[in-house]
Amino acid sequence: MERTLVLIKPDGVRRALVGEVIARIESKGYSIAGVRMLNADRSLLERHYAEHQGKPFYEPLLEFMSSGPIVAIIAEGNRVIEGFRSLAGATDPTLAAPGTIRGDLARDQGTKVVQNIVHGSDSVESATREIAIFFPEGM
Ligand code: IDP
Ligand code: MG
Repeated sequence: MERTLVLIKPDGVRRALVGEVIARIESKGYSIAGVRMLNADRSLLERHYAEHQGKPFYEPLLEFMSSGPIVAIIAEGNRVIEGFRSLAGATDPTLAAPGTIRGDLARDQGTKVVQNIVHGSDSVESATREIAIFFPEGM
């Protein structure tokens, strides 16, 4: 069964959208195989966002992601990686379609890094790598 890593970012936790995000995952028909709330430290975030190192939003992204607690979720189901990306919507919340998490619940706040409520793995390789970072003891 396919698995993906979902993160509810600090903006989502601050705005009390944890239940809303989990409800959307479950309502779509995926299962929750693991949940963990944590304060992500820099070394963990450097590993998670290695592909973005050097980009202009990299430092603001790490700062934002360590600005408060996050919720890490393993969601499970056939084609869940693609399916959750579809539920999340486009990276830019201004352009994310209404009906998606980002389209319904986020907007551009004019910050250096776009605050868009959730992260979702983008491939089987990323999902495996990211789940191991956030659930090192397995789930
Ligand atoms: P994704 O989260 O939709 O997969 P990525 O390209 O992997 O998007 O970028 C990771 C995160 O970095 C995004 O979710 C967003 O918070 C931030 N980000 C990406 N591109 C930009 C940008 O061009 N400006 C500001 N922030 C960005
Ligand atoms: Mg990404």
